[in-house]
Parts: sequence; C-alpha cells; structure tokens
Amino acid sequence: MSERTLAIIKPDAVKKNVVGDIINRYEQAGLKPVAIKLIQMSQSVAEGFYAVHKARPFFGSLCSFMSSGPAVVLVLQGDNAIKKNRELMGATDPAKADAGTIRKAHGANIEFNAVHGSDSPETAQFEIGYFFPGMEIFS
Ligand code: IDP
Ligand code: MG
Repeated sequence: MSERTLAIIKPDAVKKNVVGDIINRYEQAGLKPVAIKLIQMSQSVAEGFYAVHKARPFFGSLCSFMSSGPAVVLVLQGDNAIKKNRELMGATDPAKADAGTIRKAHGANIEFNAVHGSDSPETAQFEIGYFFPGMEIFS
C-alpha cells in the first residue's frame, strides 16, 4: 500500500555533503520525494518536533544538534514507505546498524546519525504536517 513518511537529512549529513547520496538511496528503493526543502530549525521548532522525547536525558543536546545548521526535510511516498525508510536508515546507533544502511555509511554516533524517519502512520501524519502544508506536497 502506498503511504507517506517524513524523512530528515540531519545537519551532520548536510555538512558532510552526502545529501545527494542519501536521496539517491531513497529513489533507488522506490521512495519518491513528493515534498522537499532545506531549512534551519530554531531550538523551539526542534523541541516541538521531538516533543515525544522531552523527558529523555539527551533531549536538549538533540534539539541543539538539530538546529545547528541546515537540514533537508522530505516527504517520501511509496509502498510501505515508513518501514522501508526505517530499513534504509538502519539502527539508531550507527555502530549497531546493518551494513549497507545510511546510518552505517554516514552516522558518527547515536546522536549524530545522519537521518530521521517516521516510525508509525500516526507519527508520519504529525511529522509531515509539522513541516509541510498540503499545497507543498505533490503526488
Ligand atoms: P530514531 O531516530 O532511530 O527513531 P529515537 O529513539 O526516536 O531514534 O531518537 C531520536 C533521535 O535522538 C535519534 O535519531 C538520535 O539523534 C537521538 N538519540 C537517540 N538516543 C540517543 C542517546 O542515547 N543519546 C544521544 N542521542 C540519542
Ligand atoms: Mg524516532
């Protein structure tokens, strides 16, 4: 079933000049970008995006990282897009990520791990709406 997921190419990956490599991986896997933009989040925008993690010890550091430079936010569309993107990304900790995954290739550690992907249909709906009004999404 075709669905949509929210992906972010995080500031660490933008700095490393691997935006093109990561988007190529999405496209090769059948995940089509239907919305895309380069943005720099403020601390409060990052805090709103990651509100579900606000009690975690890494929350402040995570939000500083996510607002430290420009990031690419995308809506990806395709069959089983949410699960497929999580598979492409690999485990949260790049050291534990499978060979061939984005985080294995480009993540530095459990925090600076190159990419974000929605983890369920409910979070995808919230996350897509957080960054994109409907008129900026194409299909
Ligand atoms: P996910 O990105 O694989 O879904 P989450 O548990 O939702 O992982 O965590 C969100 C983000 O918070 C991670 O991608 C990573 O950047 C950061 N993070 C997760 N766990 C830790 C940690 O233990 N220390 C520091 N940062 C973390
Ligand atoms: Mg998550």
